[in-house]
Amino acid sequence: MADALVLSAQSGGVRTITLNRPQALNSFNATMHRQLAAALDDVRQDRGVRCLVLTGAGRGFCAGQDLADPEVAPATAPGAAPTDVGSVIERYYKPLALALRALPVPVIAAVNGVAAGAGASLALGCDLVLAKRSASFIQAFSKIGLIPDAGGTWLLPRLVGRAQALGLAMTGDKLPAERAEQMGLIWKCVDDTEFDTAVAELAARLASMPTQALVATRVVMDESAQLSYAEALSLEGRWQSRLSAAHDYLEGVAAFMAKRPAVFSDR
Ligand code: T3D
Repeated sequence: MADALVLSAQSGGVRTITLNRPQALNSFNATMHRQLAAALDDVRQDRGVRCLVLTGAGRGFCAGQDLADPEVAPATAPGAAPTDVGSVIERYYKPLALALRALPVPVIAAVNGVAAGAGASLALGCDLVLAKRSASFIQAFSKIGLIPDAGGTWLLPRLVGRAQALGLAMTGDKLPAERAEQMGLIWKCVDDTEFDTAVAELAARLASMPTQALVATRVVMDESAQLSYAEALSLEGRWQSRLSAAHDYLEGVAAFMAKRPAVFSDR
């Protein structure tokens, strides 16, 4: 049986997926890509999942592409065709980024340690990023002659603006989690000793909320970046029509009127 490079665990409505190659800071090889794709597909299909937490085993979150993987090793033999990193992006990182963004549940990146290269893009592609104070984000690409990928060039300027995005990407400097929070790159950084509790509380809270509305918020915010103000208002209206026909809207309003906690169940 293949090594379990991706672990999945369920607690209540919360699914936790753990990247599990700690000896290489959870960097991606093809097997880990395939196992993560399968784990995300299971989240998509399993209606018992209402929130996903993505984290890393050991002291790192994810160090991006495994640079020791023969599939991506630069060609050095005389006359050999150059390695095509773009095909690795198309085969693995693009489907991964799209699958993550299309999940029907809110997604938390629980950044337990360094997130570098595509590992940083993976975290930033999640809905909410919660990081340990000791964690850091590194746009490592420029140091090996590449550009931010796995969504990095799209995500970075949208999160922190062009000036900071270019600064981070061109220097490849290590960005401590605390600074990442101050810049608006991530949702929150919390003390290491409080990290596990903070992740569990946030995940349980999101899992108890109206899932469809949370996911629609992601979808509409992402789409509205391409729209005029008037178009964005119309898009909001179309989604409100859809959501207000669902059980969770009836339940939310009924609970408010009855002064009782709501029990949301749509997904
Ligand atoms: O083909 C393609 O390239 C496709 C493109 C993909 C997009 C990318 O992700 S490109 C960026 C790839 N990632 C990097 O360039 C990051 C490389 N890693 C680092 O710069 C450092 O490891 C960190 C700054 C992340 C952490 O530094 P530190 O000092 O805390 O740890 P370390 O000692 O460097 O690493 C610990 C071990 O993990 C070490 O192995 P060892 O010596 O104990 O056997 C190290 O080699 C290994 N490791 C860390 N990152 C990677 C890795 N092994 C393979 N690939 C890695 N990316």
